[in-house]
Amino acid sequence: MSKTIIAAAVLIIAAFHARAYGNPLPNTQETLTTVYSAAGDINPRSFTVAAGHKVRFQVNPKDTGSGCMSDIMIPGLWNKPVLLVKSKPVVMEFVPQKPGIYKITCSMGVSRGEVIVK
Ligand SMILES: [Cu+2]
Repeated sequence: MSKTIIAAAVLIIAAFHARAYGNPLPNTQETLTTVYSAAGDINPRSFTVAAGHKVRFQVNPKDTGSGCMSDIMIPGLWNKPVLLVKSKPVVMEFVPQKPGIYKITCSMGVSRGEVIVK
């Protein structure tokens, strides 16, 4: 193969990668970690990430949630509520596309924090 063909192939692969993952090569990932407790809810509770970059958001529950705040979601970024169960980490992986402020909530929409996408 000529160098031109190889260069074109690399560009095409990069374009497909960007379409699939929403960010240019190299892929970057940001890991956000928070701890849930019955007394303090999630701590820390405010996060800032860059649009187009993969995010891994992990919640480590010290307690099992109860009542209204027993599950967690991030409407617009992670729309499926996940139950908070003691010692069972919750992992949400997503690529935020649109800048804005996304509330971290329970499944009924009560705010407990935010993810700011810049
Ligand atoms: Cu609730």
